[in-house]
Amino acid sequence: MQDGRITTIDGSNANPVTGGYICAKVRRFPERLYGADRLLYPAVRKGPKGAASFARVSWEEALELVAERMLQAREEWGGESILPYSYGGSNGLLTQDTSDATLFRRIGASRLARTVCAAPTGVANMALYGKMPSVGYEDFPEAKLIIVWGANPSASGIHLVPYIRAAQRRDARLIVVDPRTTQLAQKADIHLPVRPGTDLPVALAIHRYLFEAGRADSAFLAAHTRGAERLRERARPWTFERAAEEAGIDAGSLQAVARAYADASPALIRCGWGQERNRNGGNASMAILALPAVAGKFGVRGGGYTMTNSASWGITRNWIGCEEPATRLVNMNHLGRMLEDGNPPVKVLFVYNSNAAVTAPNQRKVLAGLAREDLFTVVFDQVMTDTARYADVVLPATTFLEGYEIARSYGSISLRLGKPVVEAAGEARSNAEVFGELLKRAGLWRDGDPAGEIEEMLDVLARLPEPIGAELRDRGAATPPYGGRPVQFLDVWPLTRDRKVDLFPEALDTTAPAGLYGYQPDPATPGFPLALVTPSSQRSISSTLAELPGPEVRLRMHRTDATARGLKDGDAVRVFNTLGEVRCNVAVGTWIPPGTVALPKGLWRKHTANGYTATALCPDTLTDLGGGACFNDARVQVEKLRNS
Ligand SMILES: Nc1nc2c(c(=O)[nH]1)N[C@H]1C(S)=C(S)[C@@H](COP(=O)(O)OP(=O)(O)OC[C@H]3O[C@@H](n4cnc5c(=O)[nH]c(N)nc54)[C@H](O)[C@@H]3O)O[C@H]1N2
Ligand SMILES: Nc1nc2c(c(=O)[nH]1)N[C@H]1C(S)=C(S)[C@@H](COP(=O)(O)OP(=O)(O)OC[C@H]3O[C@@H](n4cnc5c(=O)[nH]c(N)nc54)[C@H](O)[C@@H]3O)O[C@H]1N2
Ligand SMILES: [Mo]
Repeated sequence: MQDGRITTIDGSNANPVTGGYICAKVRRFPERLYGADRLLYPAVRKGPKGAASFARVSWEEALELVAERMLQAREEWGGESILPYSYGGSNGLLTQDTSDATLFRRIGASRLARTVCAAPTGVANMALYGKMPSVGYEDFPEAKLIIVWGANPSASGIHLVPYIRAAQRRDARLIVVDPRTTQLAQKADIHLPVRPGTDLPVALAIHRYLFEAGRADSAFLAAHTRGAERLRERARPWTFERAAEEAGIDAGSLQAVARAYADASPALIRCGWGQERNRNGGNASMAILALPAVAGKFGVRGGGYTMTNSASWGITRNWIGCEEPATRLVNMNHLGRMLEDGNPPVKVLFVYNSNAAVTAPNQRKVLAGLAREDLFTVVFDQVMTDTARYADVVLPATTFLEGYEIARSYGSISLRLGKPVVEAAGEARSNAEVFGELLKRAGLWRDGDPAGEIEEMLDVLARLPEPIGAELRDRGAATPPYGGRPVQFLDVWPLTRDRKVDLFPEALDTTAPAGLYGYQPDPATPGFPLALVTPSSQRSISSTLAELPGPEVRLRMHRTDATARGLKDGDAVRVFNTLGEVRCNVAVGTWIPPGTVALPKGLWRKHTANGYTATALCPDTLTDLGGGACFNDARVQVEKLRNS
């Protein structure tokens, strides 16, 4: 700090997991705080939509206008013509599903299904285990075998990496299942470079082996699970050879993985999100998460599975000041479609905690919707995002450094109360203040509603399960249950009704298009032979912080695919399909298998030559379970740009 301004940010030693270091992105947060893109004042549009041309107004005027337009839309078209669109923002408990939810519920707005991320894994984890708490980072070194499946912690959660390395130093074997040769894949004992969307057959082949070779834990299955026979039946067709052929991998390597997993104890699966973002994503996640039950890997420290661990705290958002109304439920992956032909039409779009213009699938359709003259768009954000450029009213938000936040970490088991360390920049306000004000101006305020950020924080603290609230209040951090190191099936149990693992949740058999554990093969798209994956990268958190100058954007491609197209490293290319086109340069190498290409997610429109980003190529189809996004189902062609 210097003169009330933040100069540097680093990891605190108070938490051993983040002990003294943070990632390079967040280290640059002061540049976002004080940068040219920071929103400092409320403003209204004065130029064409998308041009980011605004005139400053007072908070009074801005809030009055927003409340008036929402009430007007409700009057003329019904409450469902108002669509709140939001996702994680800063991923805290205070800035999401608090007074915002109260406002939109009371006004009778459309409801939003928050499906852009983790919907299929969420359904899988809930159906099998009722979202049982999972293994903490500190127990990774206890494992003798770690499978990192569809996750790239070197980019998406760096604090896990030292624990995996520690396990390896203690002779643990590491297996990585990922189409790309990630940093961890390079250090793995076995890497399965599966074709995107083929994890289901791969996992089922391992199940088949466990059952057929007598390696399933029949005592555990009998005591703690339901549905094992039906899973066995669905796995039966998937021999190693057949699954390997479907996934484009070596059958011998797959067999080696199955054997190693059956042999090792403790064995741990770190399941990520890469495998969920395609048409088979829900069932793939189910099959992966079912492995430790069938192989009997629970009940020992360092064994079992792990995901975000947000369930460890048993928090339900019991503080929202209104029951959910039975209004229209809009799948957020269908934002573009909804703006195009929603019935009733969307007349007011209120975007906060999200940068939909670059993060929602089918970007061309989303941008066309945002450009609609008869749509009134409010964007409440910290910086002038690509979405804010289309707003009719922009509202400036505070960052986690300027306000209170209650945050669970995304992986390790920790929960903390964040306090403001600097004054808000310009006239930026917190979500609590803004939604509270809107409740008042829309005439929806009720006695007892928390007024402002501090009251909202105290209200949430008071409603958290004890002793979490008191601990956060008293010392800013909560004590993790089981010392942050719960052992599954010793300390924590499935939160299903009978505390058993449901290996074949019948209800899902009828909702999945190909049935439970049913595989939908790649519908080959003539003319677009390459699978495009768009995972997280080191330059941003989704699109947050990507505005800062970073390395040039490159499409990653295997040498064979490049040669076939007459491309060499650095050439300017167009990546295209029927949905859209992205122009950028190509990076040619071997960290991706032939037939697959990669672009990072979260880019801003300024990063590519034609102003479209990866989501322009991503279909707005839905996953088999949970209505999730199919980002990695994009199929594309790549061509050299003629004038390059
Ligand atoms: N730096 C950074 N960190 C982040 C984020 C970020 O944007 N940037 N985002 C945060 C959020 S919101 C999330 S959800 C998490 C996501 O974090 P991760 O779980 O790591 O998810 P992704 O980055 O989507 O993809 C992970 C890996 O899956 C691979 N993959 C792609 N398709 C498939 C497939 O079909 N099968 C398999 N097995 N692998 C596949 C990709 O190549 C990639 O290496 O990260 C969080 N952390
Ligand atoms: N192509 C492709 N696209 C993807 C993915 C992919 O794998 N491939 N992954 C998807 C995933 S996993 C996710 S989670 C989504 C995330 O997509 P988004 O939810 O759109 O995430 P961000 O782009 O980080 O945008 C969050 C915005 O919230 C703002 N914000 C932060 N804190 C606050 C606050 O307290 N108040 C307000 N009002 N605003 C705040 C930030 O400034 C930022 O602009 O992206 C998805 N998009
Ligand atoms: Mo996400």
